[in-house]
Amino acid sequence: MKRIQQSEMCKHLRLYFIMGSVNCRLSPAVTLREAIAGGITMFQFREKGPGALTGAAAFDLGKQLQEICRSHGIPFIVNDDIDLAIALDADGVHAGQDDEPASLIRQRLGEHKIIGVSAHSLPEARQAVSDGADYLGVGPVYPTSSKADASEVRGTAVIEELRQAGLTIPLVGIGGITADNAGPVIAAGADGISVISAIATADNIAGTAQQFSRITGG
Ligand code: 3NM
Repeated sequence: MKRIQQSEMCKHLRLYFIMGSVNCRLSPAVTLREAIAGGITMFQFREKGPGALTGAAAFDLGKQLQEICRSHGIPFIVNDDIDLAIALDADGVHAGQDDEPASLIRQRLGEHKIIGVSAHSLPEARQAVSDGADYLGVGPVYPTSSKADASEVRGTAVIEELRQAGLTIPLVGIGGITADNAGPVIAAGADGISVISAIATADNIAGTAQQFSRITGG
């Protein structure tokens, strides 16, 4: 099987929901089902931070969430943990700057899996592109409390810089994005947005996802 095409990748990225058990107000399965009902286009299982599940419990939750994604045709991506992604036969992996380069991840996962990389600057983005990433996550755009070691907030400046430099790789903005501030992220050149808390902790999860999807064309 071949690498995912950029046009297909862009469609998946429109409203990219990320979460693990520690991010949810309701159960992870209910949260994900509601988010799917509201129109999310891709999902990342990110089981991280104090109180996160590990080992068999993380695998079991991943499997449960993957099955929900599968039954709705939503790509299921695993954050960082390549062994878990392989064990689950996930649709792809999202790697940070401290993880293995996309080229090595590709060797382990195969051509047809989706590989995303977090990039915070033009040099990091160029490196990820040459390593064979399928998409980039660029942030934090706004202040976030969902990532303890987040880099400096840069607004939409890095996204604009990457596009001005001629990078055509599909990308999402991430970090502190809400329905009120998502518009400028798309206007800056992002193909979509990545969201944890604004959806996972919303009073009305489906309604909030729907608001986002109106903005991003999801
Ligand atoms: N990565 P929320 S910011 C997982 O800048 C993650 O690379 C970031 O969560 C980066 O939508 C972030 O709750 C947290 O702000 C996003």
